[in-house]
Amino acid sequence: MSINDDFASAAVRIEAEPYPWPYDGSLSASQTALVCIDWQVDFCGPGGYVDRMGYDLSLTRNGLEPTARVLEAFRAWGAMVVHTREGHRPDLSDCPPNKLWRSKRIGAGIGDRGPCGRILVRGEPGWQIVPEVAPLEGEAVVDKPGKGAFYATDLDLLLRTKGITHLVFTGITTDVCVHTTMREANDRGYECLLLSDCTGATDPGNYAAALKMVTMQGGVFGAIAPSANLLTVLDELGVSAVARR
Ligand code: C5J
Repeated sequence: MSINDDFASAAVRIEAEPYPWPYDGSLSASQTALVCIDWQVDFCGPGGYVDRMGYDLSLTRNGLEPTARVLEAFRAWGAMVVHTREGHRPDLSDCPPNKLWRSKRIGAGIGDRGPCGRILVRGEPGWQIVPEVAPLEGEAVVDKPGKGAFYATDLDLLLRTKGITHLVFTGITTDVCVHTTMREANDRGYECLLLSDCTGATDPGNYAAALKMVTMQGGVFGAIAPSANLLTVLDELGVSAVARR
């Protein structure tokens, strides 16, 4: 029997690029987690870090509404939800000097005071997740000092302890923290899907390139799909009635 025959029974797959996701047709609430990356005021709110750097906030905010719909569907499905936040200790002892230097050079120094409190510092208003996709009590929230959510965090331990093998990504920014985390996850053997309308970058060209990079070499980091394709499949699994209430 071939590997494909093994996966043929009761296979569930989402229409995605460059292959119907997941590769093994095994889509279950017990093995799949939704990872919502850095939906913080600092990355998509007025007065935050990205705003202070002068980028167009609509580019990073674009994915908020579809992400809120997917979040509701995952909660209705009973699957694990993980939120991440990029930020540093108030004394910046976990902020590498070159990261600090670069942020100051572009006029949005990590730790500097702004309209949303100290930029990218844990506990400050700018570091909070925006209300549209805020975590519910009991959902995992992972605080990370870097771009990747696996670096210097317990994310891998949380996922493996729950038996999670498949990850669905939303978040900002596509080309930085989302991509870094997806690459880290792929290297660790997780089967990854990035929802193309649930993510955004500060540069439209980078957004498009980041999505394309996922799909090269037959899906080198996983697959991409619009959230509607995922919601259609969850619908077929009986989830949507609750999700679209
Ligand atoms: C950045 C992120 N862009 N969340 N962080 O510095 O992508």
